Amino acid sequence: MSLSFSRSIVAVACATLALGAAQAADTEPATGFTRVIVGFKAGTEPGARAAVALSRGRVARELPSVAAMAVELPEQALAALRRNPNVAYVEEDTKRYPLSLAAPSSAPYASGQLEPWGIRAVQAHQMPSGDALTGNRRVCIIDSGYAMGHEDLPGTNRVSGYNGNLPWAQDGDGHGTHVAGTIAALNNAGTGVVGVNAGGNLNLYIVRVFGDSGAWAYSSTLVDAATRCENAGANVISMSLGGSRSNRTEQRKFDQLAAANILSIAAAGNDGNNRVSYPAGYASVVSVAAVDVNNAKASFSQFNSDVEISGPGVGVLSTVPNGQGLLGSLNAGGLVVEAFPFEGSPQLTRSGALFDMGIGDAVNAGASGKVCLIARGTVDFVTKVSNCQASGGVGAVIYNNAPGAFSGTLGTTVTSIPSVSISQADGTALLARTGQATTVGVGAANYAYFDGTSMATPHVSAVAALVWSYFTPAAPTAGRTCTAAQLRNSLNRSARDLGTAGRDTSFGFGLVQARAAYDRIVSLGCGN
Ligand SMILES: [Ca+2]
Ligand SMILES: [Ca+2]
Repeated sequence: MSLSFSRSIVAVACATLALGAAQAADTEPATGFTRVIVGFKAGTEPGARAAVALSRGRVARELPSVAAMAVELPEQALAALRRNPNVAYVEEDTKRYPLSLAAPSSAPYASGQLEPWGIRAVQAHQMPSGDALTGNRRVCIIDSGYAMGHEDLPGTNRVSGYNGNLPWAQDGDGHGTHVAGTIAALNNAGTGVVGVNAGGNLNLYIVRVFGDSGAWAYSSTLVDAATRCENAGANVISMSLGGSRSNRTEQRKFDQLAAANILSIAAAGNDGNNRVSYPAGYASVVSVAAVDVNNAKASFSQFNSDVEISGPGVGVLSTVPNGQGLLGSLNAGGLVVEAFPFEGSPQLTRSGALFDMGIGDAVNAGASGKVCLIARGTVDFVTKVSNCQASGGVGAVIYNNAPGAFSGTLGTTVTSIPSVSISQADGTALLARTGQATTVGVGAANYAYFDGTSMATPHVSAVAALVWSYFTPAAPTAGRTCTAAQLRNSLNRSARDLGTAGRDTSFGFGLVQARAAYDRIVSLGCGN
């Protein structure tokens, strides 16, 4: 009890003094205690504080902008506190969770700059002046922090933040850094990926609420974080997080932000059912569903009448803290190919001439010292890789026998050469390069593939900032300017309709489209 209380009190003091010292992540109340948010009425704050003190409760977080405070107090004191005339309401301090799936679909990134599929899907590259104007916008990311110093992310000239829980410029979890990369990974030849706003112009503000693993945060922490975004001048707040129960303090905060011309965007949730997640579920917050590369609803994406718009959320390649990803790499005679490591492959990089080993169903002395190029089918992956290895091959590349990419496993068999999978199209391209010097590898990387409505959300947040940047008082393209509410309408009305005609519970208005929104605003005005 004393530990969590003292940490919380330290945090409040630091916030007041703006010292920026780190606190721990949110923690459970002590046994016998409960965590609630207490709202007070105009003029009754002293009485409400006295009631909390009388109940042996301690203030864990101040929320002055919504006339409330988060409190930890003995469970048996709750009933009396609810009845106190100085108290407007008492509600559970509900938990909010990051909304990527527990096991990211770890797969590859080769050594050239790759364009994640979602970038083109949201029309990020079709804007008339790219993201050159986004220096007039600021996106606030509430998440697990930001890997400052990452080779493919903007630095301190564009990014600042607040140590809500733990230092904002670090990210032991990777979730927040992945979200940030989708919004703003840099267009820098030969390095990593690109984000929706890749020019390094967009301003980011990072508020860290999650710890390094298994994270959650209280709704009061989220209210405080959103207030930090507001105070930092954010135009868009991106929240790849949520929980299953609503919270009136939170709702009040997001209603305030909407009135203050700030667009709040949150994940619809990953439980694959029709429940509503919060904060996405508040009317003042945009709820984002996830689609895959074929524009099908992601199986995990929650569906309900609150779902408003969709973004790419399956197999999303983005930045993670250095070395935290595991990817394949493949370079055949200078051709860089997207390669996915087989589960069970050793982390090695090997080079040799490229050798066509057919379907790899037998040992072939011709493969000795070479990289085996093998077609999928007939025999299992581990047999193909083992035959390459037994032939003296230095690495194995298995290409698909149907359109698209795939990933596979070697099961429990231990192999000593790196092995990766590639798409059928890339296999065809490589068959024309047999004999050329080829390097294949599996290893730690600064990029990873994640799935989740957490990944869909930053696509929408980034497009919102990108489109909005064209229609501000500083840059009123075609004389048009947008409020947050107008922009929200324009994004919805220009979305690419998916599924059943019109708005539906799986996709909302459809897949967010940057250029279509821009064109619509130019021709019809914002919000129409
Ligand atoms: Ca890049
Ligand atoms: Ca539809």
